[in-house]
Amino acid sequence: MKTIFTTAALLLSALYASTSLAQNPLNFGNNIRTADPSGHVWADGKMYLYTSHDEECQLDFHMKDWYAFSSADLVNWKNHGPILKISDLTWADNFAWAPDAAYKNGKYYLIFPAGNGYKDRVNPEKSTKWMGLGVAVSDSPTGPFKDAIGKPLFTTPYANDPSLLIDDDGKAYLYFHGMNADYQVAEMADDLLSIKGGLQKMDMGGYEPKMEGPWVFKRNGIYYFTMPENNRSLAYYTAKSPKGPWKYHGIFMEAEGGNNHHSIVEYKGQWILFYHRWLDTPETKCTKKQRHVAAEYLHFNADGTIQKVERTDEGVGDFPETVEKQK
Ligand code: FUB
Repeated sequence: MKTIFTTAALLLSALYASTSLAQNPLNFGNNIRTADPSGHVWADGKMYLYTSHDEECQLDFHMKDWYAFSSADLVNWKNHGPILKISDLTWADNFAWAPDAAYKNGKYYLIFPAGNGYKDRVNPEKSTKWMGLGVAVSDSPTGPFKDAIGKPLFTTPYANDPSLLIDDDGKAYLYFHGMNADYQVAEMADDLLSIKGGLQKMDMGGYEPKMEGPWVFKRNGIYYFTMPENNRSLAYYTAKSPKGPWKYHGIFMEAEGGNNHHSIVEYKGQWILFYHRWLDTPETKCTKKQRHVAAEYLHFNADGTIQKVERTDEGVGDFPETVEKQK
């Protein structure tokens, strides 16, 4: 009998240990379906994630609002959303896709893609879908955000998936995915409410695969342009300037099914990759895989190159202990 109790206790503690560390997908509560995480650490020292929001069993990425979540330990998350809705906009009625955020001039900015029309997948020539990038502003990192210009930043080219880099000198650079217009950059005006000088095509060293969802960050004076190559595998380039010329270094996260969208940010001494996974949701009636935001540690080699990242169930579930250990 004693052996049975001991075995049961061991199994229970092993189960507890594995579930307490099992972090992926991130637990935002209420089974909310989120994708396209953009991570930022603001002055209060917390991590904020700005995400898009899939409706249950969503149809062709028809999406209606954006969310923010915050955490001090990457394990316990607070839901602040929705922080902006498509219905708040006068110029778009659909496609609340991957947002990014920035803090500048004492204000928080949400730069977001939205659009209208219809994508006809059977007869593409009949498609009327169009997307552009908007800017919303708030005094708080969690909104509510208000559309600051009442129109898109530009209407041509078709654009989505913005990534905003605020450099150490305060200059802001906008990267995005565009229809026949990838690998372009725009310098933003100081108030982030317009672009200045137009769009500039960057030198990508001769390698320009199909992509969406760029994310640009800076580490030790090196700029990293990261993106889902062919919309699936995460790959990266580096440069000495935010406008390139860029050098391609290859894939650091392999594809797993559907699209992937990510961000990379340093938090309490650790580099974290936020991304989304397509997972079964057997607890629902939805028979398709649905998107869920997840996180992994990301490590650099001494020369600044990025080590390969595997998808794990544990993710950053031991983040509090990892931070404690490095003290
Ligand atoms: O979530 C809608 C779209 O799917 C995003 O904008 C793309 O990056 C892809 O994740």
